[in-house]
Amino acid sequence: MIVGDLLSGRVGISELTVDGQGEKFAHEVAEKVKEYGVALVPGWLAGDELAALQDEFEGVFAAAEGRELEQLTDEGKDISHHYGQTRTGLHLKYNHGDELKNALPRTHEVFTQDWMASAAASYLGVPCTLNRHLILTDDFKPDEEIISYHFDEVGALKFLVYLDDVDRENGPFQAIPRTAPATSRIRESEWLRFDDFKKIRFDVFNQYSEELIHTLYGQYKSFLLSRSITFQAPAGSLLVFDTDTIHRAGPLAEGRRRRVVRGSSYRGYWP
Ligand SMILES: O=C(O)CCC(=O)C(=O)O
Ligand SMILES: [Fe+2]
Repeated sequence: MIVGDLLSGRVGISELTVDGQGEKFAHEVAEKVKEYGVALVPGWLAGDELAALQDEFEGVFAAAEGRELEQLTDEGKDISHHYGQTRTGLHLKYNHGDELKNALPRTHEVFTQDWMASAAASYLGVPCTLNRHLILTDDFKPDEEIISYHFDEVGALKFLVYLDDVDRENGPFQAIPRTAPATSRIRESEWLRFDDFKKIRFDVFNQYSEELIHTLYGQYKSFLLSRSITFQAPAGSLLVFDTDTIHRAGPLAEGRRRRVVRGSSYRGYWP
């Protein structure tokens, strides 16, 4: 006999949504991420500020064109230091500080705001390093998914901004709420096995058994997957998430494009 139904305990997108105008905005974002692992602020940027980020994005990709592209590793990992190939497009990476400020001044301003520092400190503790690097991704080669469900090898808090309107067909960010605590155990045990970034098995649904997933998350794979939230939202929307929350970038249909800027924040001091 099954007690309860498939919907029991399910989290919906409204529970993950924070109002960008709220007085205690930073606090609310940190609290949502603590509880669910992910928070959405719809339409966080608009008007001139959004246009400035889009313009800077276009500018740096245009300037990089023709330069040598770093490739994915054999394990499909993206370890590019600056201008790299992804499975479905291109990426550019900038370290915090002057490198970022000189290349993308308005983007730098947006990703160093006081409220973000407060939210990061509240979530990660102090000292922490706010947006240690920013990655810009331009995805335009159609595929069933841009990145499969995974956790990041090094645990981080991420601030991710959509620069295009995102729907089900142009690479929506998708995440399974409340999975971070169990995933952090997998991530730690992977580091204990090999202590090698390239060997960390991050592809949760393909590299682990049904039994291991059930043991850690209390659900078999298909039921766990059915709890995934698809973040369809307008350009300028912000997602804040703990990278131990199982997540992916979803399907990219023919003729569609998705541009994103995301910053990675870490515990501790990382110059
Ligand atoms: O591009 C996305 O939607 C997700 C990217 C991702 O996996 C990450 O930032 O950790
Ligand atoms: Fe990730």
